[in-house]
Amino acid sequence: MSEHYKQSQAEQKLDIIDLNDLEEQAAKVIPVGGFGYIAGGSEDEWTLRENTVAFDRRNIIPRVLTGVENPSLDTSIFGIPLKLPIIMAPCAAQGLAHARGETATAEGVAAAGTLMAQSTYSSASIADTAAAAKGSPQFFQIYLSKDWKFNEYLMDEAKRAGCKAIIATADSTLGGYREADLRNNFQFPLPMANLQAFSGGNGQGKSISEIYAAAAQRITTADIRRIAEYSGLPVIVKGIQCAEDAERAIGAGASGIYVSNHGGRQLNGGPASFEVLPDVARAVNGKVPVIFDSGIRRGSHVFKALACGADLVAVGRPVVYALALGGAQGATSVFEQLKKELSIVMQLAGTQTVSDIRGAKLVSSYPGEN
Ligand code: LAC
Repeated sequence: MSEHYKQSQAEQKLDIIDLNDLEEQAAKVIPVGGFGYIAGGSEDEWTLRENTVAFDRRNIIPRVLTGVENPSLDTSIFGIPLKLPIIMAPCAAQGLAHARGETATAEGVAAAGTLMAQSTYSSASIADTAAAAKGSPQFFQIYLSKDWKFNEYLMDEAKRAGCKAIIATADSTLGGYREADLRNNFQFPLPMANLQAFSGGNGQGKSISEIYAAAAQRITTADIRRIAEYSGLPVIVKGIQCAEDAERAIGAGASGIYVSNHGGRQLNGGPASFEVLPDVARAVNGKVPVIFDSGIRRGSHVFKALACGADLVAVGRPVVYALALGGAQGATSVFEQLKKELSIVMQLAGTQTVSDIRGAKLVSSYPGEN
């Protein structure tokens, strides 16, 4: 299959007006199977659509006479300074979108002054991706294997490459029912570099369900503790969607909570990620940082997520689309666009800094409800 899979080689800045336009443009560049895998959600994609629609249910109050000028987007996580509160979400197999895969993304994300989260199922290796970021911060997202020797190998590689935290994805003990992949009979046409050392194969020629089946199904709080103890790095548990699970993760030693429904790719019929964020943030109560993803397409969405308790947000699909359309520079363009939009919203909402956004109050867009 790989010899027939045509990878983009594009390298250009993108003139983005609206991040939502990227999907249609990328569909013309990414081969159909790869595009379906990236864009698709599970079942009829209700949760995927809800992720973005949900932002319309809460409104930002415009503020005046505040003296705000040139809002600052600077922030940090675990003492790592970032130029904006928006990071790259861990996304698998970016070679599907571009010949340079994650190495181009890492370069583009670094140029935007922010942080890249690498996926276990990357097309490029942890070391090559980190090298392309030239010292810019990286986190490593682990999909636990049943084989702890392999988990340890991945964590060793991540530490060697200078990754500053481990994101443990807990919501993917199997794959959601993804109809685009079934219709396209999608199997990964390219190997996953980090799996080369895995006895279960490097992913090439396999479906995502087969890859998940080769990973761990039975994941518990004890695994979080084990990752924290082995790696010595902060562990961020990804896929948290209720207060109780956030508390259990923190009780097991998590140093960060990552609110996400996996971009609507796992449990269809669940609420939008944005809907569950306030409850989770209340339970976390500032004990550890909260990262949020699923559905962000606008600067106003970033603002709303931060106002509801997120410390950082992550974007995935828009960056992968931009990667196909413009390589590293394309990836940078997405962050620049979100930065531009967020700066406008911050000014008009009277917030000078990222911590001011956290203090902003949103109101329900339904009359009588607040
Ligand atoms: C996915 C995984 C690999 O959603 O993150 O396909």
